Amino acid sequence: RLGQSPKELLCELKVHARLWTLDGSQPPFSSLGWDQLVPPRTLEQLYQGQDQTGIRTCAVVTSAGAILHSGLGKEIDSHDAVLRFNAAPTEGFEKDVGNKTTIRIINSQILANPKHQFKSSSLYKNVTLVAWDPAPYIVNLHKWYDSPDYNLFGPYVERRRLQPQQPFYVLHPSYVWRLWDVIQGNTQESIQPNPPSSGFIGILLMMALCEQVHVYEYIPSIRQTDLCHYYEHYYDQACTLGAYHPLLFEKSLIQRLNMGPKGDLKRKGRVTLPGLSSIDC
Ligand code: NCC
Repeated sequence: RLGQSPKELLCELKVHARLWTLDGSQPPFSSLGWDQLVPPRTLEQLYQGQDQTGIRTCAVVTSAGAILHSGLGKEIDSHDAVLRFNAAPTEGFEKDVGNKTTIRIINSQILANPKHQFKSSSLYKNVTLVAWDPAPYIVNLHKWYDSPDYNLFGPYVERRRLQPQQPFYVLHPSYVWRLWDVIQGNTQESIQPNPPSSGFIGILLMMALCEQVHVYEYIPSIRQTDLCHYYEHYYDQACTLGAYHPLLFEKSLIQRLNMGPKGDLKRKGRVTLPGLSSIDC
């Protein structure tokens, strides 16, 4: 299995890692009225055209410091949809990261930690939001609901009530672990039993919604740096290489799937991936 071709690996992702958000059909969410609380259309339905095709071109912009001085802003904004992470801003960094945001993936710290001002910050307005929280591997939704890593449920419910028009989803914790399973299944070593990073989750999410995905500065370019994020003065190489998240293993899996030229990787930190809908398994 470790010798899988890119095509086989893509099929494994397509079959075993189908996009899965909470839909309110499972307890305890079913008895809490979540079927009426979650958006009426699934994420896939939201972005599927009438011809049943997804979004044509998508960009995933990681928060790595190496994107500074890339001048990639215009290129990033030329995609039909752009995915960004957590509290990563565009304001003041447009030249390097662009200013279009279609979807933002946020971990539960963003919802729970007052420092992020989830309720008032413009970062979380006028975009589709997708939140997640790391549940234990053996997923028990009751236990997770009672003690999430960071409490995202209260803020989620409140936001849905106040802004019902904003598409806002919570990933099913089993989806996150199915992604982990694919990483472990394709890695020789035993990887740490922690969920993949928001970066990996976001890449797979866009592969489910888009026909083609460009990922920026996930695999570091020649600008690789210890600067953790492009938007703050904090240096730690673990941001790029991993500590809690199995980043190195996630990244080598994505690199194996790269269909773009090597030069793009070096100069732009850009990986080109196919959408999963185009893969015939
Ligand atoms: O740092 P973070 O991620 O928000 O970055 C988003 C994704 O970009 C990729 N990345 C980032 C920096 C870097 N030098 N190289 C990279 O490849 C990663 O794929 C990363 O997932 C997260 O995954 O949710 C994470 O969130 C932060 C933090 O919670 C948020 O930024 C909110 O402040 C985590 N840091 C801490 O908890 C201290 C980080 O471990 C992972």
